[in-house]
Amino acid sequence: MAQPTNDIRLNQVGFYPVAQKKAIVVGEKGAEFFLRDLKTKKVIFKGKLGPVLKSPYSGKKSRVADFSSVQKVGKYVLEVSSLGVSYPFEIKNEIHKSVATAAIRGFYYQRASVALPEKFAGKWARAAGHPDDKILIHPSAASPERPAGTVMSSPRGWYDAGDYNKYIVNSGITMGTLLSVYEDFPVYFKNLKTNIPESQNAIPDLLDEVLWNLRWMLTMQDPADGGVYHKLTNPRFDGMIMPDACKNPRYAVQKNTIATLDFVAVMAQASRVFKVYEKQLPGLSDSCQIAATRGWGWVQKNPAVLYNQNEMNTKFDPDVVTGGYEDKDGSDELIWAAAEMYITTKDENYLKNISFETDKPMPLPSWSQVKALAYYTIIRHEKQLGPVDQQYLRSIKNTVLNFSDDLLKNLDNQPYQTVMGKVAKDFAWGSSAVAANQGIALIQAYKLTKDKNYLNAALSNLDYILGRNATGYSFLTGFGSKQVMHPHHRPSIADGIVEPVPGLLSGGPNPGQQDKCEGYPNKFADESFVDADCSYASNEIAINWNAPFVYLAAAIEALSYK
Ligand SMILES: [Ca+2]
Ligand SMILES: [Ca+2]
Repeated sequence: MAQPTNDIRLNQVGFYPVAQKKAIVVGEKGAEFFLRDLKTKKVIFKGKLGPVLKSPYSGKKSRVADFSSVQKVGKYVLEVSSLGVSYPFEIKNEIHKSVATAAIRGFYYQRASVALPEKFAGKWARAAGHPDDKILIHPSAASPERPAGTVMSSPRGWYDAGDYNKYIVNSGITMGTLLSVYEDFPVYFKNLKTNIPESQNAIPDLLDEVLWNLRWMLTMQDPADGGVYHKLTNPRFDGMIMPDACKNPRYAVQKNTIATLDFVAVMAQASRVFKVYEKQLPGLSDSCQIAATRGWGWVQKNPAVLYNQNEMNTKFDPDVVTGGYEDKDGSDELIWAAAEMYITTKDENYLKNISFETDKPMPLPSWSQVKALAYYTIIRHEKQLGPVDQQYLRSIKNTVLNFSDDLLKNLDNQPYQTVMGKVAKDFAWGSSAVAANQGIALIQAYKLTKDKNYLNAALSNLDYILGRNATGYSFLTGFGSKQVMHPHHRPSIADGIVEPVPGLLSGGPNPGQQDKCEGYPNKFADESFVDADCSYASNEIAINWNAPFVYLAAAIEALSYK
């Protein structure tokens, strides 16, 4: 077989038999395409390439090869005579199960304070790092009960990203997204095993994974007053070394309003999710609810304490220069926390004096903007709402549907036929997660309406992430013929294994190119990606990017195109 061309862009993992199937052929050469069965070597389908489309960013031309009518299970390549053959791909049911499972396992590989034995981690087995059983209260976090330098224990949690620190704000959206995919598709997760140390217990593996970070988060609440520390961090980033080689002291840093609200939302949601596992996890659900209530109480007394790292560093030592996660607007975190508290406790007092802001367009979720998570939660639990909330509910549904309808507009004219990338701002830092979060919104719209256009559009973004994009890369490590090999991820850099840790979502194109790394092909928004470990701006990984990917891939599997 000839060397595959990178000019045929498609989901390099594959397709469901009855779903849409599209490849994008770069350039204007050729008119026809063929689908060849790799087993029989026979051409089983011929089609005509669609009209020429153009990237609004690069002006580059492309055409669509639509082979949706092919439903036969098998392994194939797509061929265009003048160009060559595509990467091989499969058509089969549950085509994204391995992808969804690997992305959940991506969190296992991020576990702090524990060794990853070969039985579960394969060749990426590693020693334990960052026990975090003796961390220090940073002067910014000092209180009468815990003066600066007090030692506390705060083990477990996931490493946040390519670095080894643990941040409450970014844990907020990450945990909310993972708990939400569980709440939306509990049956799917009931029997999904991810080969982790807890795979033999009676708790779904996704929730076991969530527990690893939940237990850490619980330690980040000041027991004296209910406020929550911003992060557990080194003063400076560790070098590109393995976790067990890291010996720097670590600190709990300044309590603040937004971190506490994120914590409240997560604990409230976790409380109701874990309630049915009271037998396996006695007291956990109650502990989460108590922690949430105490956090809420702290916020009532401290409604506007922001985290400003530079300002903090002028007042306290040591200076802390790791991820800031500085959010200036806590109004969305307040809405999210209130919604989770209300759904968990049924106490309408949590909604008092809070506007859901449904007169404004829904903002796409990100670490600093979590309002949509409140909408999703309200919709998910609509049956529990009292009559007084029906007007809220209607306007929230309309806001989510309006957002999703905008995503559907003009889809056929897009050069890659994906929702992702219609507007330049989609190519933000962590653009792969933009694609995944758009997919989540579309899944919500599909759940509300059962209109398949939403589901197909969500799938288009999964196709985008797995190869149908202007870079030609599959952005999930371990998957695809042209996969990301050099993510900005300390263990992947330092472990001496050729392949990066699998199941991690690379950030994706980001024309900001803030890392000034060498090797970016150009400045075009949809191509601003370099598979190099220096590229924290386009090729880092992060828990808040992996989580929406887990949601998208698992939801599409659960809703199964069968
Ligand atoms: Ca389990
Ligand atoms: Ca915010």
